[in-house]
Amino acid sequence: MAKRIERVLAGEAIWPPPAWLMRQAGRYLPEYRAIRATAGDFVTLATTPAMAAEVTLQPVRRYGMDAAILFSDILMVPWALGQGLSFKAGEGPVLPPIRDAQGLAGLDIRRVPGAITPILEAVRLVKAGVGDATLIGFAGSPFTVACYMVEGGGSKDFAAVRGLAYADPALFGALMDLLVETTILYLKAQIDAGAEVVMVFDTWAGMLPPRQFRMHVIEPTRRIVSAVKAAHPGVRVVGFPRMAGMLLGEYAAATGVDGVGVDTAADLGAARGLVAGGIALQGNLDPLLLVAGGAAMEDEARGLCEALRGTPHIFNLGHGIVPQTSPDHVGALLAAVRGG
Ligand code: 1CP
Repeated sequence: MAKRIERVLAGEAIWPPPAWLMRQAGRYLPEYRAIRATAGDFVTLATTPAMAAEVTLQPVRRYGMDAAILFSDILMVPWALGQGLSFKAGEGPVLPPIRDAQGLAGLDIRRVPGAITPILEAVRLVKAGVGDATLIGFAGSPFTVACYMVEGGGSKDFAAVRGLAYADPALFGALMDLLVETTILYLKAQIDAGAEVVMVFDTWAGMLPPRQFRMHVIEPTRRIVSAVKAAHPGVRVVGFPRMAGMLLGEYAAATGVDGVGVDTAADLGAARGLVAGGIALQGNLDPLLLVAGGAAMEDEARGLCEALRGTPHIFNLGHGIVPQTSPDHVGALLAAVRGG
């Protein structure tokens, strides 16, 4: 019998819907902070298999989440390619920006299989302890990963990468091709190590105008989904083109994903109208309503589930949990979704 999330990704409606939360492992959990303190920096935590596996399983144990999402980061792909990566406390990721052919030449896909070995070992350890929950592997989309690689870190508008895509399409295209190939290799390796579902996070997809969205979001994602499914026909893929708006339906149909993550700004009923009925929707409670908690949060969560009742739905947030979230609110949210 397939696990609940895989059944929904095969097109089945389950009531109440299975649930997990983006960034469910993280700083809001005291047991995460305890391990984080002993690990030192984020990259060490993500590349020490026993610790990465432990923090992956913490929210599954505490809340009975329907999925364990591998504790790692989308920026482990540039890290594996040889771009330096560090996480500054309170500031997020820092990378030496790639803006020219010389920067691109410093990246090497041949480094990747060796570099990801400890991450794959973490996947194996999680698989051994995951029980009835679905083990979700993931990668960032080529576009969203390129945003950080070109910018050199986070940004309000990622003007550098969008500018590069217009000004030097050959260089940007070569970077995107490298990221497509690396992402295929990385996701297939996670599946070989035990990931049952894979998710492609495209946090910044919604910044692009429609033509660029098709070129830099839909087409690379389609290539990744088709290569992953050619190697692993039974594995389900979820795409999360955040803020895709009206292009959500086109993304779902053209990429071949089995499920789409719906961001906080989208109306779930309208999303259901855009996305073909056999494709699952995942989302989309506002993470800040989870911070607030209480009856308003519980009513909203129940309403989101009702809005998609009878159709394939995986309950989730519309974006990741924020660190100031109370662990008790997460428990109350799960109880509300499960009919409490
Ligand atoms: O010090 C710390 O503990 C670091 C904080 C942190 C954590 C817990 C970062 C740095 N990454 C993560 C884990 C992470 N990142 C997961 C783990 C699994 C989970 O529980 O969900 C996942 C799936 C991600 C994915 C990720 N990283 C995305 C895509 C999803 C999203 O939230 O939009 C993005 C954009 C990143 C980049 C990143 N990594 C970390 C930070 C603070 C950021 C955002 C940087 C920015 O844009 O300002």
